[in-house]
Amino acid sequence: MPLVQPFETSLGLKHERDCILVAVYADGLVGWGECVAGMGPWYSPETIGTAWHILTEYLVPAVVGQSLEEPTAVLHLLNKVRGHQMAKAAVENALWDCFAQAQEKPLSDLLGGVREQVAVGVSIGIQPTVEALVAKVGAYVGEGYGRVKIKIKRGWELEPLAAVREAFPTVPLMVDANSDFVLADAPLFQEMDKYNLLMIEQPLANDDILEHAKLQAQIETAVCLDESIHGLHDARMAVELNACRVINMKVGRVGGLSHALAIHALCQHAGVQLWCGGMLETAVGRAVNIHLASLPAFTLPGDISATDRYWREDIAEPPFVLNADSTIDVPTAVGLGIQVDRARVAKYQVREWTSGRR
Ligand code: OSB
Ligand code: MG
Repeated sequence: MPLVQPFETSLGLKHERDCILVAVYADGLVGWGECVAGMGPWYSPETIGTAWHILTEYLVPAVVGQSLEEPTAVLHLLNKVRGHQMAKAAVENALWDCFAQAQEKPLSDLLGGVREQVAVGVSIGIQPTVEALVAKVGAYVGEGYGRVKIKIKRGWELEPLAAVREAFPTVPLMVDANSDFVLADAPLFQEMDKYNLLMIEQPLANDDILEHAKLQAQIETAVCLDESIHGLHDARMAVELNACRVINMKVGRVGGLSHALAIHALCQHAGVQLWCGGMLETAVGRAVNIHLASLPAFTLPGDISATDRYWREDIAEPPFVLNADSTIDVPTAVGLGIQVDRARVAKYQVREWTSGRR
């Protein structure tokens, strides 16, 4: 699907988004899940191609025809496969949608959501110039986004940050490095302490926890981990080592909603701040994020922007819209609370694979 605007990070430039949608047919219901893997192995080792392989060869055959009392019961079937969290999440999340529909409840009710609206922000990619970045921040703040994240990379850090802070002295602001730096760059992050940032997201290596702990000890600003957290075990290590004060939850990165719930419970218990990250999802993935972000330990605004920030035409209705107070409403209809538009899916679809009976 073509993005409304190209999105550039330290990992590269994207003009469009490929995605895999999983539809689960059970008891006359259809549940939807989205696999958030990227086109290439840049953000994570998983890609759309590896996910297709793992889904069609292993995960779907393990699940089709099985009888499950509730979504978490699928874990022992999926766990035979090591890794491949994003592929697993697409299956498990589709089952949650089905289950919530069967219970005639919105997904957030089943997960333990406590909010009718979730606080949101916008993630702004690397821009051609500092002036363009300041203008873009201004446009999003003007639309009503109350929290701004800017992507940084080596050579695009202090200068754009200083300019944005000068132009918007009070806007809640943070940066995301997508692992472009090393511990020896600590002085650069100490410099950032003066900009009153909410956090610095994933400054160091994508698979690191230890050096993030060393960095956190040297700076006042909170470190947030994204790429480094693949499940409860990583989250526990990060918390116990004081590697971060904040965790970015991405349900795909941690392998599905059950794992997300376990990490949520840990953060609630340990007093670690949590927020819901984004992967430029379609409506299916965005709906899951919004239901999940309604849980109590999600104390900071998420990277969950309105539909029109990503797509001219999404694959489901209704679109997600930004409220004046920088929130998005949690859907109240059953399941994900959206209607997938099959004609729109067909318009963008390049491949389809079916297993079992519908
Ligand atoms: O690091 O948070 C990230 C998008 C794709 C891959 C990684 C990241 C992102 C974002 C976009 O920051 C967040 C969004 O969906 O709005
Ligand atoms: Mg990130």
